[in-house]
Amino acid sequence: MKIQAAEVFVLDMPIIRPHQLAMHTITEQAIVVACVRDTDGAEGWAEVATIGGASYGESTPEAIKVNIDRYISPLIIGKEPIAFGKIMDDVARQVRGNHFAKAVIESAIVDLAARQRGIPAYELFGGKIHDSLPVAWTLASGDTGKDIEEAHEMLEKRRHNIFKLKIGKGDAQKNVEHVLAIKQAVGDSARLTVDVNQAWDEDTANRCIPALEEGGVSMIEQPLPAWDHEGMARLTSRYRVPILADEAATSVQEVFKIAKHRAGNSIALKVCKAGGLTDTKKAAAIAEAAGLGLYGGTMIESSLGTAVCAQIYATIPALQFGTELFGPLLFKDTLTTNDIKYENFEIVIPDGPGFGMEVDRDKVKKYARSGN
Ligand code: MUC
Ligand code: MG
Repeated sequence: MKIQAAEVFVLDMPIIRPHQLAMHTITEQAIVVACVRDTDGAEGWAEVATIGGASYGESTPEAIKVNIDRYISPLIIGKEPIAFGKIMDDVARQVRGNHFAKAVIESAIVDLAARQRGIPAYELFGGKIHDSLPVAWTLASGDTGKDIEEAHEMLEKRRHNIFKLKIGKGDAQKNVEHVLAIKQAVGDSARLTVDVNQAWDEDTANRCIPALEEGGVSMIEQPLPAWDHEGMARLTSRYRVPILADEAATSVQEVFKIAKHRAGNSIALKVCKAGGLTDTKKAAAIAEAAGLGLYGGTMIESSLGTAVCAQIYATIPALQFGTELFGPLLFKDTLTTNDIKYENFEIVIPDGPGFGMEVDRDKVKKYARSGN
């Protein structure tokens, strides 16, 4: 059955507490949801999330919707969903960049193709290797006491024993003290990583990393601006602690450059950054071939987008740093009638059909911006 229609919605979803990054504090999360429908009325759904409008990355929710409606949808109508490889190759020839828009459309088409066959989407990517994957939680309330309380609560519930701290905002030295206080509070019961979100220069990095390394932090994410490959390469060779490229790893080609210049010794995968599921697999293959560690990243998607990421990450042999697919746990509400399961510090990979999530259209309507 061929694709007959595509709809795109921009939604603002409430979250349980403010989530502070270097460039923006999230108080409600903007997501983009796409639905493709075939001539029989079957639907495929997918989601990408964005952070802080244009402050985190170039793809804004508004631009994603407009570019799909105007430039991408006309290229997919009338096509067979199972030919998603050819469809996205055709799209790539006519639409430059726009990775988030391509990611949500490819994922929705894959959901539909898998549902038409009654199989999980991961079966279209070689099948799943993992039934569940480790999942980190980001402590980003902006308050040391609250973060420590949150960490203890997560450990008690056996929900998370890996914590990522957002330390790109404010005084670097105070942030290091904040990390060390949390590390001291959780001891060996948890692994701690930090995400600087590009906020340091090399000097600041050289002042802060030794103390973090000494204090037992197990990974430093994007300490320098995305463009600073040379600085990232120097940090990577200078320190034992793994240096992870996130904002720098925005495409298959950028992952290759990072690997070539050793501008980081590990990579955060994100389906939205790569421009889709197919290219996420390519990025992972390049990293694997170059001996880079892999992390299953998030842009803080709700249950639908988290299922998309979880299913593709489950097909990748080794994710040395686990995942951070905690998004649904930060949202106050859900768009799906079923939930993602978390148990024993891991996210359980949802099973099909499609990405295994059932969308509630009334919820989509409830949170969609007017004019959608
Ligand atoms: C990022 O930079 O990794 C992922 C988790 C989180 O707290 O923020 C995001 C974005
Ligand atoms: Mg990051």
